[in-house]
Amino acid sequence: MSQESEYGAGQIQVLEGLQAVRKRPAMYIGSTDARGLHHLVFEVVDNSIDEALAGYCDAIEVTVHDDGTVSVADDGRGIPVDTHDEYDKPAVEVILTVLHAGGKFDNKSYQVSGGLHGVGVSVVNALSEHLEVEVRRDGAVWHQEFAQGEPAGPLERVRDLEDDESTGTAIRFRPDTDIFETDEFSYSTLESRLRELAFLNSGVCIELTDEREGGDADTFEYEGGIREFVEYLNETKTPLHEEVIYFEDEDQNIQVEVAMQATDELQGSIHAFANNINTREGGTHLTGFKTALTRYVNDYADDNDLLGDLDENLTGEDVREGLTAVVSVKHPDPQFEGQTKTKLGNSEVRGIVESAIHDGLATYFEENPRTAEAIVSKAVEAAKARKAAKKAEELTRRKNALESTALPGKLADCQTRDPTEAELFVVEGDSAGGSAKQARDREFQAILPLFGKVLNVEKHRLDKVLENDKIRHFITALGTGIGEEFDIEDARYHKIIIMSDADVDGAHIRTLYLTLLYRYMKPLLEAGYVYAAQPPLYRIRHRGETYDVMTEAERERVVAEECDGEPDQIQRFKGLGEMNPEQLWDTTMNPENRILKQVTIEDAAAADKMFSVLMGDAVEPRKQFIKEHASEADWVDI
Ligand code: 0RA
Repeated sequence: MSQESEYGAGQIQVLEGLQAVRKRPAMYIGSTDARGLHHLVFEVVDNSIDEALAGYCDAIEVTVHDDGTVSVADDGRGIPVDTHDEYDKPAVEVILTVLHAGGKFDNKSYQVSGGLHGVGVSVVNALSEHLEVEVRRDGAVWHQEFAQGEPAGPLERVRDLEDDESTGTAIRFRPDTDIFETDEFSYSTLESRLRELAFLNSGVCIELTDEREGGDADTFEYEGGIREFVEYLNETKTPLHEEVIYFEDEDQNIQVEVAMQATDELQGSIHAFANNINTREGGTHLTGFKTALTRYVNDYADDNDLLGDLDENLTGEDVREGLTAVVSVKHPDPQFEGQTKTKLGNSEVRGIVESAIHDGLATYFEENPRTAEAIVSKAVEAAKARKAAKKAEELTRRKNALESTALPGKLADCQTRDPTEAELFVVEGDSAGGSAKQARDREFQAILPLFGKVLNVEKHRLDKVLENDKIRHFITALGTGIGEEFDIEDARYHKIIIMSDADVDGAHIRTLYLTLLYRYMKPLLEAGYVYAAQPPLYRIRHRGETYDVMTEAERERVVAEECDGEPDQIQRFKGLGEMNPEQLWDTTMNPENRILKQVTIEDAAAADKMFSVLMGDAVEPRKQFIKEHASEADWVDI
């Protein structure tokens, strides 16, 4: 075979690889919606983090530019630029154009290769309209450009470096709008993942800059690593002991790190990570943590006579009540399983984590007996409350059976019995409820008016929550039951629409309902059944046209662009109760032109944090949070 045809064969193989990515992007990055779009950034950042874990990089800069591109720059070793023998091209070109080429270049001990991550920067290149790489390495600055994954020119040596030592990689790309449904990067999505990465990889400094209008900037650097992660998660809670418990261990090349702190909350929140991936579905590391924690706390309580008159063992849930913990393992060959590939499968991890927890806690409890006692007495209190709640639940169940499970009288139900078509509007206030009843299409729209604020479920145990009339009406209308009785198959509506005013009070009420759903009926959120109605703030009329706008910014735009600065009429809706039924139908309920915001849980840590900030006792953090997250979108993207 001649040189030329050999080269040709290589080319074809390369093209097939990247063509496959463009043809089925979801196979490589999960989806082509906003989540997939952000995944591109995280993929590049993961490569920089790998450099950091290998000990060569300590600063990463992520910038959202105002031209729609994003860049990720690091001070790692720089992608190699010397010729790759097999391909007869610069290694950097191979890494950016050949699927899965990255891993072949070095022996990374902890490559991030799980879930959707670790597909390689070539995938980012394939899905970018344009990508530029700049490498500082071997005493020079190198540069190459690509279009839709293919080289748009050769690798060029741009200039010599004055400082011979400096190394690093900067990748700037524009996602391909032929592939992605959106090209809008969300600062808060980037922010929460980059902060998480900085917590998980102590010492790495990650800077995020938004160069778009009204841009923002943050620097994340945590010497204390996951200890500081736990402090951050507990910022608005009341810890039961001052210092975050922390220990680490390594066995069979698997690193285990645990940080935890007990609080007086009723909810526990445990976050497990494997190779920096948030293992939402859990796995062997989480099981190991839970088993060892329950066992060790019971042993300690027994040995030190701390159980008092409790006549049974502490359950895992007793021990975890109010506990905030982060478990992070780094594994040379992680196996990810589960529906979303976020469940760690490696069976050897379980035992390794169990013994790390056992040894770590034994040492810690011995040295800090007061912390140990605080944790045990919280668990004992939880156990007593659990027994009391069980009695109360049994009573409620008996009472329910007698009373029958009739639908609440206030519910104006819809006619259809097909849950996939049925919508439930949960409406705040009796007057808005009245308008909504008149406005609705009774064939498929049900209205449940609920007056006054709903109980703050963040502050009460389930038995108290169930004593609240409004909450019981809400649960009965949904049909699913709650807690252990919950069954999503029984949902009577597949759209549950929280309709509250477009102001701070409305947002608060919405958050109360979302908290209830999040804490006790999470599958409804996960199934995408929960929505927030988006009533407009203003109705603008001009030359026979009607514009309903949701924000001040939009009002300014419409007035300037559509009405030449002087609209014929502007009406401000102070609240839902002020709209007549026809307006309510037009703007907020009619499927043809209403705007519904689906409520999703992208990030459990962020959601937990949001609920404890919004529902907790600390006033300052709440004010701060509301100030920072005032936009409508943030309220519901939990
Ligand atoms: C291949 C081999 C080496 C480093 C990298 C790739 C690398 C990739 C990216 C992507 C973003 N930043 C990056 N930094 C490094 C190892 C190089 C060596 O052995 O010197």
